Amino acid sequence: MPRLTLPKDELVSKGHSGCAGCGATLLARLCLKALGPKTIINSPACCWSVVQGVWPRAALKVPVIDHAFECTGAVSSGIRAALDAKGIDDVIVVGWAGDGGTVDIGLQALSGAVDRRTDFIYIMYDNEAYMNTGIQCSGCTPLYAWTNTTPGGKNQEWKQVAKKPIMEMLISNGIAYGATVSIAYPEDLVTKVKKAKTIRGTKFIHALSSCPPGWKIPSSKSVEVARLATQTGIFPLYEYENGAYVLNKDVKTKPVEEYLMSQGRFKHLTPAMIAEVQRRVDEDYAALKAKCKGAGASG
Ligand SMILES: Cc1ncc(C[n+]2csc(CCOP(=O)(O)OP(=O)(O)O)c2C)c(N)n1
Ligand SMILES: [Mg+2]
Repeated sequence: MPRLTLPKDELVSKGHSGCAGCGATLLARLCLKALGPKTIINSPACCWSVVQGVWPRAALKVPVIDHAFECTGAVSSGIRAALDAKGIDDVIVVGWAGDGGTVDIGLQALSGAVDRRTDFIYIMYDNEAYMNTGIQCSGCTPLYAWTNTTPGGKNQEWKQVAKKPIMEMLISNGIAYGATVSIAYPEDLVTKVKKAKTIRGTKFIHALSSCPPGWKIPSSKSVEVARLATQTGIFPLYEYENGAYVLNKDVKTKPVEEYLMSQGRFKHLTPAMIAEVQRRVDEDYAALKAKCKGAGASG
């Protein structure tokens, strides 16, 4: 077994109110190991505005600013401007938002920040629905997934990409660095967040974050299901920088059915629906590989 190199420091303390097995909470622990204590986080309405708790009993050991749903890009820009005005250049500004608060409600402010090249890291934890308010469909909910507002499954067969292609949207908008990360591949995750710290401009991290109540999985399966997302090619791990893509883990070895059937939110899928998801994933993965150089790292 190779030696793990994860930093030991914990900046998420006990007593947070995340659900058992919350992927986003594990994600926060891992990201903060990479970010370190000189970090200011800002968050819109989302599970995480509740999970961290309310000052003075907040679970994060770094400063946090809570704000309205649509503001992450704007608040991040404001914090950066304030730090610049004080001549402070060794503090990392992080916008930490859910998928709904990013691809739907916060998109305008985020796009503005990218356009201004605001120097900050935007981390979107993607649990694929508006979870905090009771599992409503978002622009990141995948094809056919059950949510409370898509009781028969999200049906967007009319478009090739049912999830909004947020990485592509932001690349075309001008981000300096983009990366997908997963709680199932912590070393890859920490490496990418550390790299993002060294790059000037807007950095975007897309993190798949399993959600036991929303995905209808046992809390003990959170990491396993996240790993299946990468092993089936549904959530490939890649980076974007200066016009170039790199596939970090070329580990697509399993049929999508294994991932889909591990979760209650996909239990109603017919064989034809599973075949349709497989067809789309195969096409998207081939297109990504064609864009990537340096593929072939083993997982
Ligand atoms: C303007 C506005 N509309 C709706 C809400 C209610 N609300 C709070 S959190 C939330 C869900 C956020 O979803 P997402 O961004 O995906 O984060 P998650 O809850 O999944 O962590 C909603 C709809 C709100 N706080 N403000
Ligand atoms: Mg969400």
